[in-house]
Amino acid sequence: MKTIPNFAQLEANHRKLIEKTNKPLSLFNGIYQRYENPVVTNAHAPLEWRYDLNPETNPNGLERIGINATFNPGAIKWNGKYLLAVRVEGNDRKSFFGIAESPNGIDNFEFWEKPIALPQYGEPDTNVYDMRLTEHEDGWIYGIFCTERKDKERLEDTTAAVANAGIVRTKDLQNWERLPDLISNSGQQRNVLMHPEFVDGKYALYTRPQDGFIEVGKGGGIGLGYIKDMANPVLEDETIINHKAYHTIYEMKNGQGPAPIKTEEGWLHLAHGVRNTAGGLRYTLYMFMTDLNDLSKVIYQPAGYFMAPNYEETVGDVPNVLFVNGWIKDEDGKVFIYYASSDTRCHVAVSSVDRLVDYAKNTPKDNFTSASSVNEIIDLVDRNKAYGNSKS
Ligand code: M1P
Repeated sequence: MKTIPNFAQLEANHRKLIEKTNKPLSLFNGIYQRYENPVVTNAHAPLEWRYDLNPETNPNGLERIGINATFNPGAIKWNGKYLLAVRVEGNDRKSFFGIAESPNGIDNFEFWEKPIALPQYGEPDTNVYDMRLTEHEDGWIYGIFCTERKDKERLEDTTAAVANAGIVRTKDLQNWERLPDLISNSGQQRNVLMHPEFVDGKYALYTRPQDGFIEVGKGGGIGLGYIKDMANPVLEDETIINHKAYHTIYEMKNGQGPAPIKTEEGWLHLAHGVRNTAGGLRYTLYMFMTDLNDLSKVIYQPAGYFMAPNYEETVGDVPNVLFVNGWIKDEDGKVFIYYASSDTRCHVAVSSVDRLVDYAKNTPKDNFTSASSVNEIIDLVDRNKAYGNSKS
């Protein structure tokens, strides 16, 4: 069989990239371990998605469909494999989902043959992104993602859009059933996902109501609401459980990341917080824990960020952004955190339930003033006098 001129070389380079071993970075803060290479990049997209391999119709070996970025993956361990539902964005700015699979969670991520052909509900989605996967106790795996459509009330403004939560479910990650979009009291919703367990026989969803497409407006914060029947997903009793706050890393907006992890001491949450700066918005990740018996009650919340973009991660399509909507807890308590940098590429950081609970419980909380932050340091210095290289 003839192939297009440069395909053999492209194929060899692509294989080399996929099979590249990933190594932990030497820097370790005791909380999580970053890894050297991004786990999925646009270059991981299969050549078959991008090239017409027929030498008759593509004699010059041109790339026909460009992939711009791969980011914000949902994650799940399935049949012993680590799967990411990656947000793949084409050069045409349309996002879709592709499943990338790894045998170890750290490297060798390879996309399945075809991207997910998402069933439609009502008016077709213009754009879809940021799928959170939840293995629910009802036996389904739910994928909740953002569906974006043109704002019909503001046709003259070509940037005006409406965001809502689209909902699909599957039992095998191959066949997806689309359910109706979320029905809520808010004009717009983003960063919506499902809690893994029933609460009083109802589905519990984390939400992020917002007034506009970009601005959350007067409301915002991470919400929690309940749905009786996923076939008619009317959100009831939505309340904000984690608020934005002045002079914090979540001053402007925030959003829940993946479904929380159940631990003996509470539900462990990973989220993103956004603040504005002279250089634009800065997205960092933070953690909090909620009560095992009352999901609305935050029991621990360390001050500041858990993870912020390092120098390389600050660069990309939307600079200075870390975003997370996928993590996997392994049977031995190891936690693989799949985060994305600057709306461009996916990374992994590895931690454990013990370390994350220790972090959430024992990192000082925010007391909202410089003086109280100084007091925390002075208190630590005093407690350290009995240890190490005390100067007193
Ligand atoms: O560009 C940064 C992020 O912006 C949005 O997140 P949020 O709704 O919290 O502002 C999303 O579009 C997300 O995909 C993106 O990474």
